[in-house]
Amino acid sequence: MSTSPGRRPLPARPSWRPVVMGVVNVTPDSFSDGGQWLDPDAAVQRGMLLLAEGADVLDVGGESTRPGATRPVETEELRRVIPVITALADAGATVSVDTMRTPVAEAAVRAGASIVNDVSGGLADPQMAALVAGLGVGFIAMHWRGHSVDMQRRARYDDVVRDVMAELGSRRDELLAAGIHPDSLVLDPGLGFAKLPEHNWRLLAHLGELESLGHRVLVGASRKTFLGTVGRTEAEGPRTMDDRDVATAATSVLCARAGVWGLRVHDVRSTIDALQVLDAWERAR
Ligand code: PMM
Repeated sequence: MSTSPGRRPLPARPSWRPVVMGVVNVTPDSFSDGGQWLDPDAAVQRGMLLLAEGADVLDVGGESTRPGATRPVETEELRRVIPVITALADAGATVSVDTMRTPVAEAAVRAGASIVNDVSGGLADPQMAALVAGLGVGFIAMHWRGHSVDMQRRARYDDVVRDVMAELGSRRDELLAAGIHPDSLVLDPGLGFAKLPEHNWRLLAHLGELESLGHRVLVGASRKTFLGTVGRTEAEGPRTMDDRDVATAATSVLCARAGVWGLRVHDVRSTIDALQVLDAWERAR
């Protein structure tokens, strides 16, 4: 892939597995790990552990996007993420910032981030696409239909695969028209965002169609509700958060087989272990 001067290339997919992006949520209320890494030192330590476990990228976010979440003010988001990004980038990590706000994205890139991961794909902040194009950093654009506070009301599709493809495809066109380089763009189906479990499963089972849009694809399935409830009766109830990493790792293998570029996971070790099994199996064929 060509690299124009000033552009920060996305990490290459290793030959045997997708890029693994380890999650560092610096929030009091994230879905699976809210409050655990709110202290900057704890967040940096968490990031360093994920790096040691094999993460290629650390995704640092200061806004929870769990269903029903309300947004922190911008100054609070900045206060949460910038010291953590500075420390992790100084330690040599490739860092993405999980944000929907241009001032946070800009400050994060200044602090050393080289990827902007925007769950709204640039829709929440109309300046985002131009900012990212100007900075020349990578951009992860997720399928999104509105803020988390009421997004599950928007989980209505005629055909979820066709509808998400169409909506992400037109978002892609707008992002490229704003000047984002095609090689800098990653598309993400947005599992759990205005999606019911059956929507997530259909999207996972048809990742090849998303890849046919011609861009890298990243999947964020880690610990989401549909992995908590799969195979469980109502009486048994969903798996606890800590108990969802096996289901996540199994999903990572399926996504890797479907050829995705990247996986966003909370527990890096179990996903890398599972990908090692897949690699050994692939090499023995
Ligand atoms: N999911 C969450 C947060 N950020 N980013 C991308 N690109 N894709 C996702 O699926 C995604 C994301 C919510 O997960 P968490 O709050 O449990 O970490």
